[in-house]
Amino acid sequence: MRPADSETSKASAPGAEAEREAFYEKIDKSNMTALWTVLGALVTKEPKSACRPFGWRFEAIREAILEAGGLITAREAERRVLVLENPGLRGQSKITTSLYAGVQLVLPGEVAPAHRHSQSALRLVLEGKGAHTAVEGERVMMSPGDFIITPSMAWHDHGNESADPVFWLDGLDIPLVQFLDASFVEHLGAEEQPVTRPTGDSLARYGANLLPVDYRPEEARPTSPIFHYPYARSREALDQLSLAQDWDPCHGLKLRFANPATGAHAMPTLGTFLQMLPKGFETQRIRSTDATVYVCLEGGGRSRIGEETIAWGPRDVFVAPSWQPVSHEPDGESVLFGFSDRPVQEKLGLWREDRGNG
Ligand code: GTQ
Repeated sequence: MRPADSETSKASAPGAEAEREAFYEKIDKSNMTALWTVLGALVTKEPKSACRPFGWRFEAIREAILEAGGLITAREAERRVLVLENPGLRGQSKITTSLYAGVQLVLPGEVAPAHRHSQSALRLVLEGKGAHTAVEGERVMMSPGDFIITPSMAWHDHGNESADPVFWLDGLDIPLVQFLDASFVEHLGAEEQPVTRPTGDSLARYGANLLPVDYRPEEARPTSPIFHYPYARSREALDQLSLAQDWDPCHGLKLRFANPATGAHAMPTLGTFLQMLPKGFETQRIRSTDATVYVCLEGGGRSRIGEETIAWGPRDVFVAPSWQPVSHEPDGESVLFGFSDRPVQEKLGLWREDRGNG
């Protein structure tokens, strides 16, 4: 074995290597390891991730999830989900090192029973209209492109009273919570939680530039009080803002979903973003420490991520690992949704970006 920084180490005396190896073997039996044999792999010059750039085509996702619909019910599966596994992280149910993503199907008449867990979840609706998810006593009706939040430890169940299959992308902080050994789950025991508030309540209460009169932001919970960010509203904002023509060279127009009461990210562990790229607008390379999962909501094009080029169209999912330069090349006007662990990194003072490389 070799010291981590061989240039500054002195040449070892004859026989020293054998003596060291014997020492390593001896301390190994006592559950000890010499740092200098592993330091270079632990404290790297820059992020080194097993996560790889990769894309999933919507048609392939759609075909597989509908086939799963014929094999198992939502009730039996608890959640009928196909996990999107990063090819560099197979067998770990991870789309990036810290994040999980899956595609969940609820067929007409089905219910995915009520449970709650310490992991936070986001839903991004891919296909179908008229299914609902219930969060803290309120039913949210789902339409394509909608971004819906299930906060940590909030009861949630999903149901589909429409005539068509409904499926969406789930994004959760499962690997992060697993890393911290902080996972808890409880089952309600009933299929559905009681509905205690009318649909649209949280959006009207917190999402109309108004707040309950005695609302105190300093007592705000870590997740946005809005559970539903309808795509129609976000799209309207993009349309209006595109008139200003102040495109960022790396992002086009990029916004983050916010907790309207505090200005913080909508979720404490997951950063969620919406990005518009005008037709033919080739973005410049940018890299950041938060690996990002993208979903194309409209348009199509290609993204260069590290050494890879990934083509995307509506409802395709693709992933950019930490610190790999990313640039987009939209064919027509395009809209991308994205999520990452950026809020966690920001809170820990770890988040970095770099516009000068690649
Ligand atoms: O809908 O509650 O994709 O608990 C993974 C775990 C979805 C959910 C997932 C979950 C859920």
